[in-house]
Amino acid sequence: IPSAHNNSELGSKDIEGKADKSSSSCHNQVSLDDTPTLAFPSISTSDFQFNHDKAADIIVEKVAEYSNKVGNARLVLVDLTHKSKILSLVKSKAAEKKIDTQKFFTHVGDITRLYSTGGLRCNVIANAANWRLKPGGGGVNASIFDAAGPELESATKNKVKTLSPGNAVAVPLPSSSPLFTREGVTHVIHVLGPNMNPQRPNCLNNDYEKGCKVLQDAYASLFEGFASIVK
Ligand code: AR6
Repeated sequence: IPSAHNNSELGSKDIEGKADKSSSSCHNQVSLDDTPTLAFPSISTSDFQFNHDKAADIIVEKVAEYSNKVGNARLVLVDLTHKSKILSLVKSKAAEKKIDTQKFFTHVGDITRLYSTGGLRCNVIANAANWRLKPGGGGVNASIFDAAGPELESATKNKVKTLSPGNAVAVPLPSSSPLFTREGVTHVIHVLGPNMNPQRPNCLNNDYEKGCKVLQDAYASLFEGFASIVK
């Protein structure tokens, strides 16, 4: 089992310890009783073209607000590459604000392969969704629906049909989904962020007063959804 050490910043010792312990006691079976962890992508900053600096401020502000409300659980911001601008911005802003590194850190990796490839256990992952909660469309949404199999699409449909900007919905993942069996993910929380891309529905036309409010609401709704899963 690879260690998460190289890809996680802050709190990496902690992850390594957890990954080692659980892998030795559970063989190939994914243990679900580790420290509850939410992995989330940066909502709205790629396809939805939201300003990175403003988004980073909001992520750090909301993490600071919620990290104490989720008990011993951890929040992890994930992106695909070490060159990620949003990860560097968030890392430095989180350090400035002295956010507890046991409770919040950043990680480079594919959110659908955090345990199998990165050795990082996350029982809940967030998705930057579209308003119809449909698979495909590129970005992290396409990757998560692909990796989860048809189980995620039907579980999502059974729960809710559409999402409005600033909201999140937590969907329990059927245990037959490959994301559950391979990665130990029990829930996917779909989040719809503000959209600044004129080619996508509900474009806010650069209205950052509204956009920032919607992004704050989106993270609040995500972290509340996670808190209610872990409590
Ligand atoms: N693992 C981790 N992070 C990822 C992955 C991955 N597999 N794939 C992308 N990211 P985006 P948005 C990062 O565009 O801006 C979709 O088509 C990416 O680098 O997925 O909220 C939906 O259907 C970026 O940091 O989401 C919506 O229509 C972050 O995930 C629309 O895009 C979010 O990028 C939502 O746009």
